[in-house]
Amino acid sequence: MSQTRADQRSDLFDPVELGPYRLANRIAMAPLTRSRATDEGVPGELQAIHYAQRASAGLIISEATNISPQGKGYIRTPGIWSPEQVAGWKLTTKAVHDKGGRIFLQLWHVGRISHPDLQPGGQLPVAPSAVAPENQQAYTAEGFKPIGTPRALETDEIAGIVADYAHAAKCALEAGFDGVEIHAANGYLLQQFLSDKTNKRTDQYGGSIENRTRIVREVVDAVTKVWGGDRVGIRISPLTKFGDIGDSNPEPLYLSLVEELNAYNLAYLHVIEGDTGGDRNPPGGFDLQKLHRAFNGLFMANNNYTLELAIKAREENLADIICFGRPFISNPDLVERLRSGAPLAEADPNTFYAGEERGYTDYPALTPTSA
Ligand code: 8OZ
Repeated sequence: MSQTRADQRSDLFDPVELGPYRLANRIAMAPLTRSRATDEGVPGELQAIHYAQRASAGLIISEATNISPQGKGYIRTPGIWSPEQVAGWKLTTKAVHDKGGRIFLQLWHVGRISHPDLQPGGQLPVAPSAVAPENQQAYTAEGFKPIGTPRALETDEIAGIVADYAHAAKCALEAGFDGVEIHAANGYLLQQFLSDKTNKRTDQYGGSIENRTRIVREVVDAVTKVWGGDRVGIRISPLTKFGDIGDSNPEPLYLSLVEELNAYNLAYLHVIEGDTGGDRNPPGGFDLQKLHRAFNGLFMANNNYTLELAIKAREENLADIICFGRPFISNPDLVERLRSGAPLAEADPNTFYAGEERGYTDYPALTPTSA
């Protein structure tokens, strides 16, 4: 290899302390929805193999995992509320730990991004307000179907959703995860409460910034009571348009949220920089480093990172941990390939969602000789 090895010019490959853990490196595997659980949301041996193949990541964040039947919005996504799901996830946590890896589970409620076909009793999906997302399709057993207008949650239902997060957090602990990440990004339930485009409520969960951030604070409170703050992360996407989300003034909203989160001494703040999977600097945005400076834990950055961008982010101290998504799909040994400058395999989008082994556990690592 003629090129200087990346580990000789960056600390990306050096250990870092995250909560009680010493991660092997500063590279995280992003949560990636792959829709290969059973219809009951139970993961199995296939997921254990997939995650264990990627255990050299400093931290793995699991695919988004439904906290309750109501939290589901895509076929074959896993859950974390039943004993069968806990037993299924134990295969994954054991397999990752046997390889020396660390894995957090991502706690997910989709809110309005669902369809009656995916909901218990065929009911309408729930959201802060009865506002339909524009041009969004749900991924159901019968293919893609247009997403309609959700039902606005009654004030007295919200405590039940917070309790579902607490129950799911307990199940994740029982399943042997190292921690949990609260998914407050990408236009799902928690971001629907944060954003004035989707939150039109007039009770204590809508209106002011303090009110719109309330459910997130309640969820963080409930989850940290189970795990302690130092094994909990949270993911936000202040500038994304994913799922037709948006806010008229995201800077004060997210600065306020991050300042409130500091009370919980969370392990990390995971920020999708820009539009999810797209433009890192969309028009009308703000400098997300303000959130980095305001936050008292580790800052995890995500969105279309390349090795060079990750090295630059570390050099300029723009992030503590860099999260890679799609490259981990097709490169189980991504950390080693980045370290050594080996070429990366391209992922096949046709096998991102559903199916079985193909495109999931059959991407090879480089053999020692070819590396
Ligand atoms: C792509 C397809 C399905 C779900 C996210 C959980 O964006 C997702 C997701 C992404 O956070």
